[in-house]
Amino acid sequence: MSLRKKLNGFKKDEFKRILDSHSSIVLISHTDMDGMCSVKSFMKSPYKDKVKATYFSDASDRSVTTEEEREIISINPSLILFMDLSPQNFKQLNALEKGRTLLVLDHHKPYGYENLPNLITDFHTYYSGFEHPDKYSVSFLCSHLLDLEDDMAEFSVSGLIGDNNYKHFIDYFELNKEKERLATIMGKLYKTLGALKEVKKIGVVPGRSSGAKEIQGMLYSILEKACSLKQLYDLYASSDLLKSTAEMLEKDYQRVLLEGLNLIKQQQQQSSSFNKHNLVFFKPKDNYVVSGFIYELEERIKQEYPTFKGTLIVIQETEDFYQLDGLSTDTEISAGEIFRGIGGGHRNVGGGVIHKSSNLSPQRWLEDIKERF
Ligand SMILES: [Mn+2]
Repeated sequence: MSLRKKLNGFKKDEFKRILDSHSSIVLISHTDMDGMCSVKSFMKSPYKDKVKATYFSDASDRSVTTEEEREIISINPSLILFMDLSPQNFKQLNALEKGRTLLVLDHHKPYGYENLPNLITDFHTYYSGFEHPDKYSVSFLCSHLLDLEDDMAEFSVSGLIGDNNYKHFIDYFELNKEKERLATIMGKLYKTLGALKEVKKIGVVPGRSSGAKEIQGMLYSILEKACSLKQLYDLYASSDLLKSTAEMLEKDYQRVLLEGLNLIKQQQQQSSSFNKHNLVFFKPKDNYVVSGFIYELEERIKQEYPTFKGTLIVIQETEDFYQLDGLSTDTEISAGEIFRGIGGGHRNVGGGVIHKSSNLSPQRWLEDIKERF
């Protein structure tokens, strides 16, 4: 059965009814292939004329910056549509709500939405009885809900691969080997380049100290132009900036991965536990720029140190904040839960931010974690 057939009729009319009843829309989406493709899908629909602005977030609580928050409030849309992300910054959600409708189109399990009456989560696959609801393509869902043609399918596959979810859907798509190869390259590339953090001075955009936002903008604009994966790949390959940034990330990625694996090795040899939950704290020698490595580190630890059961928390310090990324190989403890309050995530990986302007310090946060778990 094709995925499209499986979705047949799924809440299409309801979705369109909501969009029809609003005159101005702001989109907030995720910085990876699935998030950017969700926007691309939406902008192919007749509703594109209602879209006043689009923002992309990779914050661990899926918030936009305070500057962007102010912009959205001044645009004053009647509907804010979140795609491929479930926002968790409730202070910001309350500020954005103010009589507006908030609509979430996502697949991950959302938390704490009971207190936001104007927030609609009916199109959240997690609540809709889908198999593997946590592992879904939002761009595909979006193009389905809006009755768009199948030409988004190969981009959706790319998004699924970027999220390591393709294996759950492989039977639903027909792709030849070459398309699958391109989908893998682009999906992973968007996952890592889109997740660029401002924690290291990238210095790749002249006149800017850091280029994360600019690179995200470039990724979206080439995806917007592309009609096929091949075209997308060619557009990427013609950009020296994107290519050199990807190379730099790859080096960073490997360095932090190796440092993390070495730490687990030492920890295994000492075989002494930090506390009952085997909490390991890790500060890499140099700041890195990408957050996506935590997924691979988790997989590599499981492969290479299958007896390790514990939680690893990685910390980076910048001028204004501490960036925290974490993973858990312990089935009793969720990485996402650990970061509740300063971020969030899934059972296996998560992350958060501690601002230096807040009263919290990483040391105090860690003490608190040790007590809580
Ligand atoms: Mn995503």
